[in-house]
Amino acid sequence: MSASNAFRKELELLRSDLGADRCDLSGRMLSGLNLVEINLSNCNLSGCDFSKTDLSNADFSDSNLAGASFINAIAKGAIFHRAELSSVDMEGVDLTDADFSHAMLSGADFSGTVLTKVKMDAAQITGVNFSNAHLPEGFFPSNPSQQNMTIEKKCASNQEKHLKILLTMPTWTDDLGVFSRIGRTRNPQVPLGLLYLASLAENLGHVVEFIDCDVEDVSVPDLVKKIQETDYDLVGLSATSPIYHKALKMAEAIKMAVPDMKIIIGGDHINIAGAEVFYECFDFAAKGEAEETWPEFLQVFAKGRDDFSDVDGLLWRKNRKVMINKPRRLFPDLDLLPFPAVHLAKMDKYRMSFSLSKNRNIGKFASIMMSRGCPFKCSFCSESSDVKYAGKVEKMRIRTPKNIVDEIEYNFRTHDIRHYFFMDSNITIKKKHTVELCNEILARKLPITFEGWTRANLINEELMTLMTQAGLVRLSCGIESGDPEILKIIKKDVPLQAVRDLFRISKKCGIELTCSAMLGNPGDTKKSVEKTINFLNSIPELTYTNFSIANPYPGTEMLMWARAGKYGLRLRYDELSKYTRYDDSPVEVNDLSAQDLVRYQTLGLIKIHLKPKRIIAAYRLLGFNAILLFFINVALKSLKKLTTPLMFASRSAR
Ligand code: B12
Ligand code: SF4
Repeated sequence: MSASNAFRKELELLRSDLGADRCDLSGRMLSGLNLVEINLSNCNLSGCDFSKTDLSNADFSDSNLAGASFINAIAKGAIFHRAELSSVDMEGVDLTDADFSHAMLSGADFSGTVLTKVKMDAAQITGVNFSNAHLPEGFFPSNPSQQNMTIEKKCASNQEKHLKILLTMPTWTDDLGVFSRIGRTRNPQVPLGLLYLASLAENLGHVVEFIDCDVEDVSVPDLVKKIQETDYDLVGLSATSPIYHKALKMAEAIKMAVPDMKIIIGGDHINIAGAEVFYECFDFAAKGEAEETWPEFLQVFAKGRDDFSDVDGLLWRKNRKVMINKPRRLFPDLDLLPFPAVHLAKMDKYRMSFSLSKNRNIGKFASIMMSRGCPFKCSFCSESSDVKYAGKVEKMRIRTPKNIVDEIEYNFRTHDIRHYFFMDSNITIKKKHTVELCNEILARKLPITFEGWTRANLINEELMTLMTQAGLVRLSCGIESGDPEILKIIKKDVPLQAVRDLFRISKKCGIELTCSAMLGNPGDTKKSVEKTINFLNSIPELTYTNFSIANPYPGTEMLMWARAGKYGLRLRYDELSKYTRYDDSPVEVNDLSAQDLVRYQTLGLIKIHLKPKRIIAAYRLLGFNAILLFFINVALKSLKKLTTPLMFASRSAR
């Protein structure tokens, strides 16, 4: 029997023995064989050697081919649908008519391959080498997010330049006073928006660097120095409303040092405030979701053109006049997005802490997002469907469980990331979807853990049990107020009994539940704020809660109410840089002054956490330094309060 036939026979036997399960053939030497039309779907073929093998019309769907070598093989018409192909060596392979749709190709080498009529819809193509490959014009035609990828030939033919781009998130925690270090070192989240854009730019063949100034502790002068020393073509900044002034300061410093540097700004503040905040130091701004705006903008920019009028969603300047292009639609099918470029972020610096000791060894983690949008209408939130998506037909979009677990599996296998924080407004909003997500994680036997936000009335014990089996370790839940009347006003339609039930079932399932509440809500009074503190304090299972002062962020109904003086609100200032949620309050409400709110915040935190099990939980979550800082802060404030009347007294005596 020839070696080719012997392998086919072995495969047949393996398949009949294992039924539908994965055949493990990893590391096999299969070079030079005739494997035409062979079915190798759903197999573990990592590290296999297929060099010089004839694999025409072979089926590799759903297989793991990471690190496999195909040098000089023939793979015409082969199917690699959903296969894991990271770091494969495809050098010199004839891949005419091959199907790579939904495959993962990060770090693969396709140099010198024939890719005529290849299908790559929704493939993840990060860091792939296509040099000297035979690529047809109109490559990747059916995936809007991945058109015109790393294709030297195509860029050259259109006189596009390969750009060097810096994407950066300004620091934000240094305005938080005593809480600065806590925010900086505890549970930072990698900015997904910028990493999605980084992937798209890389797919276009551009070189991208990413700096999270907060997490990497990079000051404005440091960043400016780096820009002076590096030949970037473009700097992209991202900012929410309260840190917009940071982005502005950063852009001004960059322009001062390198006047020709082009700067583009994006993020939630420009999404909400638009041209009003498109200041001189910004050359461009992307308003709204940018997964289509960004690649289109880059294509025009890379060609050195100065007319951007066809790029929907873009703000730009024409002879110093601000141009506002047509609005950009919401990105319709989230499954078509490339995975965020986590390989550009210093993932070792993003660590989670937990208050349950059993979770303490969970190491590095990645933020991940399954859905965009939120159907609820909380008055304090700019994600509310009434504000962010007003007038849009399609409010909430959700990735298929398969697509989201593909991202998890990819990050697990390539970056050894074992914990995932779902950034979704609500991880259980579509119960069926959450069930399918858990089943998909379980089916792939992925040893990962995850966490996310939910509403207390959108999860029950049955769902939580399944989620726990799939790897759920923590849930976060916004309680906002312990007074039903206030909950009604702020449109947070969650009964307090549901909150108590959630704590009970979380304890039963061994899930850590963190919650947060706000003081200074519309309608709040001293009495209702005390109710909130007492409500939380009365929950026996509670170990840790956060209290923040409600801030009327741009794009929220709360801001409109504060401006109109509704529900007892009085807006003291609308300087966004002071919207830190701690130590001061931009609003007063009914009988609550700003000082009262700060006092209740401190008292609430002390009252609730001054119990041994809660102190331990806070210590595990925030660290010793944070707790020490908190108490030093309280002591200083009390001292100030004691000494202030004395100072007045001594002054008047003079
Ligand atoms: C994760 C998260 C965080 C994380 C990390 C934030 C970060 N570094 O990205 C943490 C916990 C650190 C955090 C902190 C804060 N957050 Co926050 N956060 C979120 C959350 C839940 C998800 C953000 C996200 O990843 N979205 C998904 C990505 C794909 O969208 P995106 O970031 O908006 O990016 C897209 C576009 O905006 C655009 N874009 C963004 N940047 C750029 C840059 C360029 C150059 C271009 C071209 C385009 C572009 O393209 C992207 C792709 O479409 C949102 C709520 C939500 N569900 O969206 C709140 C949210 C963004 N946060 C909010 C707030 C207020 C804060 C804080 C100020 C709270 C505080 N005082 O402590 C801080 C500020 C921190 C900061 N860096 O700005 C508000 C912002 C409201 C506003 N008016 O700006 C939101 C909307 C919550 C809310 N419901 O009100 N947050
Ligand atoms: S607070 Fe949460 S539930 Fe309410 S509108 Fe915002 S994202 Fe939706």
